[in-house]
Amino acid sequence: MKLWKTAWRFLPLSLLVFLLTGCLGEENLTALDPKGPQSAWLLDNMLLSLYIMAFVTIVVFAIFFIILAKYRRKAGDDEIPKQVHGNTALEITWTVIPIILLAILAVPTITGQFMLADTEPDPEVGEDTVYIKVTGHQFWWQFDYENEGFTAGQEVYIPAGEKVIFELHAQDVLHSFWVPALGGKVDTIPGITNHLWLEADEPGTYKGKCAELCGASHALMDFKLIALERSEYDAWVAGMQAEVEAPTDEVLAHGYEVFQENGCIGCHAVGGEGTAAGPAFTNLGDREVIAGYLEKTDENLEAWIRNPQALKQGNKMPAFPQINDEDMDALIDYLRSLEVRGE
Ligand code: HEC
Ligand SMILES: [Cu+2]
Repeated sequence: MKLWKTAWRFLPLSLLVFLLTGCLGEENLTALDPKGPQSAWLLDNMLLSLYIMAFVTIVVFAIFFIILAKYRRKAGDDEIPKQVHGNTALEITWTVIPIILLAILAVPTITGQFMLADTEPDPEVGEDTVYIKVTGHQFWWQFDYENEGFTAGQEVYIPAGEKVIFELHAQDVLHSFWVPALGGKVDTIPGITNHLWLEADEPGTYKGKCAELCGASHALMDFKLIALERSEYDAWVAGMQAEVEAPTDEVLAHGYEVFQENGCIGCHAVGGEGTAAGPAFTNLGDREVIAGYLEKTDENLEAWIRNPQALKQGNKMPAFPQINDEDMDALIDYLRSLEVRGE
């Protein structure tokens, strides 16, 4: 009875765990529903070890309960049973069985490690294999397409059905690059270059997270990996490479001026212009969220520009409370117009 009382106390906690597990299903943010060869292998290997573990547990507990029932002391049974020391046959058995089980687990694990670590170009795509330099910053992700000559922030685009190689760096502190639906996480470490490859079986949007506590807004350091058909991907690359002309529309031209005069361009590159000390804005208009997590409404854009610290504590963007309302509206229109893919 006492046991049940204790067990009930754990009910709220178990319900909470149950609910939180539900969160992982959102936006392809789960390793349990793999969408690429890497994550599929990881899940298979996890299940194999789970099955072996379950088998061992069931056998051991079955023997335990059988022995408990069969050899328990019965009424009137006062004699001490025969004492046994050592049994070679049994000892060999319980040494050999785990060795076999571990071998069954070791073979796919070791071959899989080589598969996961193989960052040679995709054999079918050859020289055209997409190679992306990833840099983790407090608290956003930079994606440099060095061969193609442009940079992107917050969202990384890849062609679906192809192996894509990521070269991982960190600007400031440890971060960890993780797209759960596509593969394992790999740390980005200042001064050290790591590599990872990922492949998305199908076009789609896969949510990514920083998986290494990196400061106050670590939990908001989200990004998206967007896999497109090769032809659409090529069109996106061409769009990112295209020369961006200053807008001619009156409001947009005014917004562009506000953008230049306040020095936004010093941190937010647009096309080939400006530096990317912050996320590049060439395709800002295509994003559904800003700063990795905030819905891209006009209100949120304004609130962000006026006081970024209030929305993402510790991030590296200065506040611009001084911009007047008219300038702000034009600025937001201009920011929204920076599209590569359009609606
Ligand atoms: C000193 C560099 C710097 C300047 C100047 C700067 N920003 Fe930023 N900005 C950043 C950084 C860094 C981030 C990324 C914050 C994060 O997510 O951690 C950012 C993020 C943003 C975002 C969210 C972008 C996204 O990719 O989702 C917007 C919008 C933005 N800035 C607008 C502006 C505007 C408008 C100005 C000029 C009024 C400006 N910024 C000036 C550094 C700067
Ligand atoms: Cu981080």
